[in-house]
Amino acid sequence: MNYNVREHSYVVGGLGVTGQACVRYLLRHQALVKAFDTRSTFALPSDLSSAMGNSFTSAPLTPDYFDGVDTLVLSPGLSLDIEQVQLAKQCGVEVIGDVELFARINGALPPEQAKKAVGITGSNGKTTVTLLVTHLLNACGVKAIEAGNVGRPVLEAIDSDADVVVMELSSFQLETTSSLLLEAATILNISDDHLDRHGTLHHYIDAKHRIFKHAESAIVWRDGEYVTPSVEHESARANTVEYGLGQSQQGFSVQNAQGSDWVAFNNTLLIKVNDIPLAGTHNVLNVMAALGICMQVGVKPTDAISHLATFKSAPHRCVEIANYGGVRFIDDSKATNIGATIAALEGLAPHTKGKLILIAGGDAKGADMNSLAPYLSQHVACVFAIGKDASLFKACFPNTTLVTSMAEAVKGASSFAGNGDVVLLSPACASIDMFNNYMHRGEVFKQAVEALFVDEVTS
Ligand code: UMA
Ligand code: ADP
Repeated sequence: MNYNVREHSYVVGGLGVTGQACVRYLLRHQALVKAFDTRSTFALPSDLSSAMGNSFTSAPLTPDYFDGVDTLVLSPGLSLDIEQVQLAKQCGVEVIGDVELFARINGALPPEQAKKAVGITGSNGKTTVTLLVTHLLNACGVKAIEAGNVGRPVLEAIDSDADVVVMELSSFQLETTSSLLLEAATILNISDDHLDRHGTLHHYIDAKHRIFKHAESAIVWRDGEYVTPSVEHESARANTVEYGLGQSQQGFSVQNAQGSDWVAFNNTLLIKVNDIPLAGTHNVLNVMAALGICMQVGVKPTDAISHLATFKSAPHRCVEIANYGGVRFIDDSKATNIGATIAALEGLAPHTKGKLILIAGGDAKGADMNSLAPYLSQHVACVFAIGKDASLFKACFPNTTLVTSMAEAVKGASSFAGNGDVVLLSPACASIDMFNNYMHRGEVFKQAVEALFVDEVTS
């Protein structure tokens, strides 16, 4: 494919992490670029304000703004429905995202310079699998870099010395991506998420399936719903590696041998399930998906598996942060949707001697909280609910106490907990109504737990 950024004139829409990376890349490669941000309070970082001069605006746009422009690179946090995008389209401007820009730039590079890419999407587990694949590839001698929704904009990966870009792709990023070539792609799982933006589950699934459009192969969870490439995605469908927790002679499976459950590939035993250093059944699936992806870039499962022990999982994902008086406090702040909270409850319940006390709530993003109700009834003694949609928990699980702060939730949960119990922060909601992000929410949880413990010790 022939593509040269100097032959285009760009508008970058939104100047968060993604927009800034796009502007920096385009300026560095002498392309014509201007940018807008819809936030009136937004201030450009100093390097960009000197480099861009008055080609940045946060004022309302008029049609002449798009004169001579052919491409709008839209940030993932901005919806395709906003008026600025509608105006761009009316002016004949093509709307793409930064991942599509990566695809075009990378696709035009000579083969020896072009990156290979693999793509990971799904409602839950994307970051875990992205980081795991990157770790396993590097440990096996393949230079890999993680990028995309995991935090590093993909255009920052293109000038790196890595051979493989391991991309975490959100539905927002996939919505504006159409020509991305992937050696391997996976939709890990689908559960209600981002319905406030996509409108229906159907639209959300459609966005996710765009990952298979130009994928050479697919890594597919055998028991997953909506995760298999459709007939229109021929290559991905024809080259599928399956995985799952049941027995199977083909692909990745769990097999009982020598008195233990093992992860196996095509009947070769790889690792005992109990030796996987990541807690929860969902992580057994994540490991299989990661091994499958590594295989598509030439790393054998038997080689990759020996490096699992050195993988450090990311914080705020079902991590024990304290144990006071036999009460375990677990930070799963990254559980921003129902699917992740269900995984935490099902993963923790079998290993909890006493009660499970849940702290949840925040912005439910339009999800139907009733689908969580059976899991709450089965596994949870009581819920302390915070945030904008706290009342949804009360409506589906009567033993819910509504509280107004994390400190109050931790205090309430701790007063109810004794030796052998677990206090779990697994909100099933986004954090933005009360916190800067999920990391901030996890930190505030930790501080509240520590403050309580210090109070108890000193009083
Ligand atoms: N915003 C405006 N006006 C603008 C620009 C942004 O109001 O003009 C708002 C957005 O609505 C959003 C916030 O600012 O609330 C950030 O949006 P953004 O598109 O500027 O985001 P970036 O800073 O570029 O970060 C994005 C991803 N964020 C989103 O998709 C919302 C980051 O994923 C990703 O790490 C980064 O690109 C690099 O690829 C974060 C995320 O929350 C972690 N992702 C969602 C998720 O995982 O559920 C999809
Ligand atoms: P994502 O990047 O998709 O948000 P993360 O790896 O950051 O995924 O994990 C987010 C949340 O989902 C955490 O609470 C984690 O424990 C949970 N989780 C991880 N993998 C899975 C999975 N395969 N199925 C369900 N939940 C999962």
